[in-house]
Amino acid sequence: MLRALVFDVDGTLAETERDGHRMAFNRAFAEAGLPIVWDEATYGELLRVTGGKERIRHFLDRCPDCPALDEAAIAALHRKKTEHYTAWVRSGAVQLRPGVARLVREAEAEGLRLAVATTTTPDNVEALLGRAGLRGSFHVIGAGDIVPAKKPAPDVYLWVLERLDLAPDEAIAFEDSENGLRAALAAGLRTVVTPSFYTRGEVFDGAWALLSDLGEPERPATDLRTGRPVVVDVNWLRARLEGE
Ligand code: XBP
Ligand code: MG
Repeated sequence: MLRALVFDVDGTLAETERDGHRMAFNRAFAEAGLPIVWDEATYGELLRVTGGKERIRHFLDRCPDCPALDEAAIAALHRKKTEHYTAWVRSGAVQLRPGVARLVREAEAEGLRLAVATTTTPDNVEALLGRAGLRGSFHVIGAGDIVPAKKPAPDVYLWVLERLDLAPDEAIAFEDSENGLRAALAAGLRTVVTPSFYTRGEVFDGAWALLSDLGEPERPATDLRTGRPVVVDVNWLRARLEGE
């Protein structure tokens, strides 16, 4: 029985990384007088480290020319980054990916519960859902440091399932990355993967469905395994569950 949909945020709800998070990190570095600029390709590699503070730490540990920063300095730098990122979201610079708002509204109307499971900072989630007018549709938000072990650890998904009081087979996860897929699978969730700008070359073995996006009736997505057109709605999810 399908009772809930659980969404990742960055890359899944919207393309937030290249022009949003990356630029916000770079602005925070520049303001702090740090000689660090993450170009598009470098940032793509750094995305393997989930969590912004963890990403900065990982980079500094491998940068002999960078100043040593303690955890408090990294946290302060990251707070500035979050300010820049949320301002970017609130400016309306980013749109939700195809089908996201439609599916969320439909699922809500059908009585499904909606949740977020992400490594991103809670303020970022509030900004994105608020801007999209969808904040009230979500019952549970699992974000940022709510669990110490970030994706690919399953912890944030397990935390969300506990709050929803649901078993893994009563929910479906939506992800865009291999790290996210691994986290959701390890929590026992069927997972729909819609690869994003930075994750298109990743491996998505074990995904329940692998789609270009969620699709809109007037512009269906493509099932990346069969090449067939698809529009993900609650009926499509239920039919696929019944067809297992
Ligand atoms: C995305 C991330 C995040 C963002 C930055 O993972 O790894 O760390 O890049 O967010 P997911 P913060 O798609 O699983 O949310 O700087 O707020 O940590
Ligand atoms: Mg993601």
